[in-house]
Amino acid sequence: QQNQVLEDLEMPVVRRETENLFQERPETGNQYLEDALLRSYLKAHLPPKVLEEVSQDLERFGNRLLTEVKPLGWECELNPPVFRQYDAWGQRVDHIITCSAWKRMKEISAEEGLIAEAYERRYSNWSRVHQAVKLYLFSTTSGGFNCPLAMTDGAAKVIESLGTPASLKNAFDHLTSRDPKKFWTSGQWMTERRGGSDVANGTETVARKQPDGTYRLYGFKWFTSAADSDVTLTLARIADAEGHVKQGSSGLSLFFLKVRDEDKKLNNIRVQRLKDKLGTRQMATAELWLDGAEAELISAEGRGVASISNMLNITRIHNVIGAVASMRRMISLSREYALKRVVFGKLLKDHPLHMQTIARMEVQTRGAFLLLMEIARLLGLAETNMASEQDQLLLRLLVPVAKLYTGKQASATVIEAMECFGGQGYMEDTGLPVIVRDTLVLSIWEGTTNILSLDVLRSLTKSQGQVIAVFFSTVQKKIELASSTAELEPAVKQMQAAISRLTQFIQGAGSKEAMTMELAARDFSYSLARIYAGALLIEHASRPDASAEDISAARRWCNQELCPVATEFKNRSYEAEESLMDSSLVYSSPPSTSRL
Ligand code: UCC
Repeated sequence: QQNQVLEDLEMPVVRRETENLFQERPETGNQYLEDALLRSYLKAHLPPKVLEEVSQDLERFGNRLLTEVKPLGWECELNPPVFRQYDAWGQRVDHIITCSAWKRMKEISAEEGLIAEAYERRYSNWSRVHQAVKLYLFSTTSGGFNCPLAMTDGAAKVIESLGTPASLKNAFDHLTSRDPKKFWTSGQWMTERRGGSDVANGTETVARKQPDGTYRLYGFKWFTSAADSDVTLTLARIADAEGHVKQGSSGLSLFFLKVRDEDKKLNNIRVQRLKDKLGTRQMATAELWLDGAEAELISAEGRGVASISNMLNITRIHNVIGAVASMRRMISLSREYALKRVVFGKLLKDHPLHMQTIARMEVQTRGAFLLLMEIARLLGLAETNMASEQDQLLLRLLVPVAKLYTGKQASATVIEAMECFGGQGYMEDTGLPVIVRDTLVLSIWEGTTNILSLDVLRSLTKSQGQVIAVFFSTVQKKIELASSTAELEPAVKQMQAAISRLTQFIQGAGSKEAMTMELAARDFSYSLARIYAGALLIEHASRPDASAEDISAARRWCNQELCPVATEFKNRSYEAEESLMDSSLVYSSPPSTSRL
């Protein structure tokens, strides 16, 4: 057709050839139908009736994503939110203006039950898996709307875990509604100007009790994502009669507030400015002054951090969803492009080195995907009272492990995949840099890699080591499933070696100072992630109808260093003198002698 047009235009031959030299755009189809691992996971785990209904829903949703949602996502990218502080007449209005596509995303999220699905529980313990898969499919075409959905899910979870008190029933109904006109989204305002990791020491916001029992909040929230949300959860210190507040974690309480009143007027909140972010630019993140914002206390006094942890654990799962979705999307585009792009006289797909590169990403993505499904499965069990104590311990451990590990994997994978397009991958209007930018945040927000590693240690301490006992027994059970699959024998052997090295590390580190474990936290968490994902890949490859690719993925995963913490322990990397050397290495060229 193109040739015909060019001929009709009677273009000179040289020009005509140039026009024809352009590469073809990679086009992917229905993401659900094209995702073999996703489909085989659902087939292996869901009861037949549930599988039938869920598959139909996912296929339909996959088509909707392609025809309706994808163009809207691009529109969100091209029309980022704008902040207008004053109106034409000098009145302070603090309007955050979002585009029509962003508003449509909110309606579609409600219609698709992207939050509701998890709370209606029509598929009992499998509802969370169903929801997680829909969010996974939605993520990279959502134009950043996955962020408010994460926090909305987290807020609903907190309210539900408080027993849905009467005062919050209306909010819960809105947050979990399928009616686009009723659906609300929530924010999660935790970060203040002193930073977002050490919430216990960084929170300055003060809550003053009013005669009617409500509170007024005064403070500065420095990083509030999806600032156009309807409601939010936030932390503050309650002032006593003398106006004093308690410092530290035990001084923090959790509050619920509506961002605007019935007339859409801000609830004594002033928007200072929008953040100028590297990515997620479709979504408004703002600095907000709370100047007497009316709020409701929803936790016991001083239990703010523990209460908001329910939200954090959900938003961290959404972070995993985002990470796996980005990896999968970039691989889909890369493999599609390899079917079309000719280089050195043949298609990219016929260059073995290129295929090896994509296959390595595929193995990483498979491990990450199965970790995500495992967490969604366990969460579903916990929410339908079907989880054993062991399941709950495992869930507590795996959420930070998966969040920190997949965040890093995703960043590495999307950058690698960008290279699969050569210079085209670096071009803004291909949309590929958008995916890269939006992925890079995943190892930062919702807790950085180190903060999450410390959370892994927190889960160990709090459970007095029970989480790790459950970890070992679960991994063992999963790899035993491979006993009748001879091709998996090498993988099982590597796993067994890794388990025994991890055990030795734990025994060895146990007799050392607490600092050893802190220094080892990151490598330890990576080891847990690699071993657990290895067990999941082996379990998946042990199914009677497992494919050769399933078996190969498990084997290849297990070929990597599964227990880096044992190696580094042996290298004495966690000893005090090595820690001192860390500082010396960093400061061997001091930034300024006067500051040392
Ligand atoms: O808000 C942000 C951006 C929003 C955008 C979201 C979109 C994401 C969507 C993705 C889609 C693609 S970013 C800001 C996020 N902020 C964080 O993640 C905070 C990072 N910092 C931490 O996580 C710290 O570890 C803290 C704040 C939890 C540390 O606090 P404390 O108070 O110093 O720690 P404590 O004293 O150890 O913990 C206090 C209590 C304890 O309970 P009790 O008192 O019963 O022993 C802990 O066990 O809280 C409990 N706790 C937890 N429980 C702490 N963490 C957890 C947890 N993860 N699970 C259960």
